[in-house]
Amino acid sequence: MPDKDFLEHITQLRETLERYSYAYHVLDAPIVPDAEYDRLYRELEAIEAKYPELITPTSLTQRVGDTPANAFSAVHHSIPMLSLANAMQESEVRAFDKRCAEALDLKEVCYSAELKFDGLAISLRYENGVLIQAATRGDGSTGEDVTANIRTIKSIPLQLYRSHQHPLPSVLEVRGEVLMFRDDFKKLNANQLVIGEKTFVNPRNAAAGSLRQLNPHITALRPLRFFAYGVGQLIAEPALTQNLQTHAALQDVLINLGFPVSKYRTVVRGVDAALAFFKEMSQTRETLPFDIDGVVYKVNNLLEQQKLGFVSRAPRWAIAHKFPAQEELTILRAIDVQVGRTGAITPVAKLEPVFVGGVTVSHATLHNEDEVLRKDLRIGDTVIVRRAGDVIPEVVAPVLERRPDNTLIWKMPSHCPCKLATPIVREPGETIARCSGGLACEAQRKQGILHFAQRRAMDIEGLGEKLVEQLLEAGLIQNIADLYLLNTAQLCTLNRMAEKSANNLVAQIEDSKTRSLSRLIFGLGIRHVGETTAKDLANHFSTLEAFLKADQADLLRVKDIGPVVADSIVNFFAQQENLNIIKNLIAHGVRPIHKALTDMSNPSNPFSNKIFVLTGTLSQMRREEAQAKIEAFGGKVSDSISKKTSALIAGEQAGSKLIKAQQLGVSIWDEAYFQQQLEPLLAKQNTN
Ligand code: 5U1
Repeated sequence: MPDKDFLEHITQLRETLERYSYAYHVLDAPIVPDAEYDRLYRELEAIEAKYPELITPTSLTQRVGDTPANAFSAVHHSIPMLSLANAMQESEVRAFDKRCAEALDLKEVCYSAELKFDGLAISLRYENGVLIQAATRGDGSTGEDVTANIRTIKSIPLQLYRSHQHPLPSVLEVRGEVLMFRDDFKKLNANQLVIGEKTFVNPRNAAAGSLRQLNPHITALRPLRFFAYGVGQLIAEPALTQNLQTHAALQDVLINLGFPVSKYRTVVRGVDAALAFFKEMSQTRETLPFDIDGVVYKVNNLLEQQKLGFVSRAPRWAIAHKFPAQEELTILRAIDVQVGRTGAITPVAKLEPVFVGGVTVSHATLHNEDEVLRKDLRIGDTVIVRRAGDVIPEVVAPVLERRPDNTLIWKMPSHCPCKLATPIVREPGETIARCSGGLACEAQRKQGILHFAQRRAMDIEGLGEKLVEQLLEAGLIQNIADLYLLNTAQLCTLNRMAEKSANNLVAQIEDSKTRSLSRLIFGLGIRHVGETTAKDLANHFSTLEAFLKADQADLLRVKDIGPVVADSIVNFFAQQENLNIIKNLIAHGVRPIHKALTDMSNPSNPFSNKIFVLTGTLSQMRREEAQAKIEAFGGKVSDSISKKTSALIAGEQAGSKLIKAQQLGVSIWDEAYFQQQLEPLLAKQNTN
């Protein structure tokens, strides 16, 4: 039998491990290297193997047990798990606030404003400090017993933390949400594919599927997390509860007892401040590692909550203010194919228009043939469409329960939809099928011209898809070089082209002649030469002439360029047609800004080698123009703020990026200051 000192050692070991685990899983701030934690954990495991009588159910080693007989049996909630009334519009939130203020006879109500997690509501029951049961929400009165699975979630304490200030409650039900972080979800799905198991459509489904596993050993392998947000039944000595007057204070108690509570919560006075929190979180949402679908406002004062009471199953003192849905259902009407500038054939879903993520979506790329097969999408299916933030819309999966009998299976067409109808070929081992028509294929030429004219390349505003189709159809252009020969009279012969628009387009084309070298290189559409590679090439060669003269060996000397890209560039220039186009571009006056002109080494150039982030709306120029100018003068533009950012250029209505820049101490330029920095450089450029 182990002696007293040894027992003391085990207690110490368990406490130390718990502290380390809490720091790692709840605070996200590990205090020892993983190896040290593992060493102590193994020591505890070894002791428990030798003295099984010393194992306690709350020992860290006991998170994963066997499948219990009571798995998923019904659990009656001693206090119902309520649902929340939803508000989609600001007016509904204002009406909620008015109801609260009137019922409480207050001029202004204080709210706790929090995140609405897109996960699964769970109730955790602790008796005398020990987790004894975990249940899903179910219908609010009765849920399912998921204790064995919940015990595997490392951010959920198996026993409550003892503080010296308060005795532990004899009963505490903690209410919160189990979810999966987006990155963990992606890794899980990638792994599911590798092991030939079914993938999940979103983090919420992955979390639900993981909690519904019969085998807790499998759940233990799933990266589930938990956030606590409230309390159900609470039986505690007055010392713990008597000073507890607000919901925010209750959440602080939960933190002290060892629960993770999201730091994105605040107490606000009045509805306008609550709505400001909503706005802030709408912007922060994409930067969070997990999905949320809105925010929750709760009357903060617990006595006021009691006064307001409930209507049916929802409290009168709380409301969920929802973001526009990021996922909706719609019908897959057809699958068309799009021909890219390199002949790549991309299947595109034509959808019954649906409002999702704040915009109406009527089509979405399906990437390639295998993707359509893998997702088992059929024409006529009801499908889940997702649009999160600025990310392009995605068809996530079909809803199999709603599949009608008459759906059609899609097949990659055998011939290009272009006039020549050249065969579509998919080489063995390739994921992408291609039109074999080369530049003779009008569809490819159209895409090449659109690629050249796009904002990120030569930025020719107004040269859209329909217009390029018309120009090709009318024989006014064959390729990108021909754009520079167009005149107003020719353009006016086109259907629905008025003189003013024609003049504007000619001016835009003229203006594009002096875009930066990197934009021109990118615009040429050389396979494997994206924006970043184009910038590397422009920085290295400085002039178009030098770039054109480069051979394979010269190209391989460029930073980050390997044989695949070098070969692709060499092949591009080996084609006489491409050389002719470039010769004509130069002959028609295209003269990209040379690096020497912008004098990167000049200390008075505030853009050279600096990293900028743009936010808000600029009044003098579009964001793409601002980016083009910064890049032309040797700066870089990044999407996100970090310590490496040299300056944030903030226009009107700048949002979360401005807050982050302030937090990180990054310099902030307003539009006037930005213009002031640009002007001398632009003047210098014009005199060269
Ligand atoms: N953050 C948070 N989410 N959430 C969901 N708080 C919260 N409270 C809820 C629900 C259903 O219900 C209580 C207001 C009863």
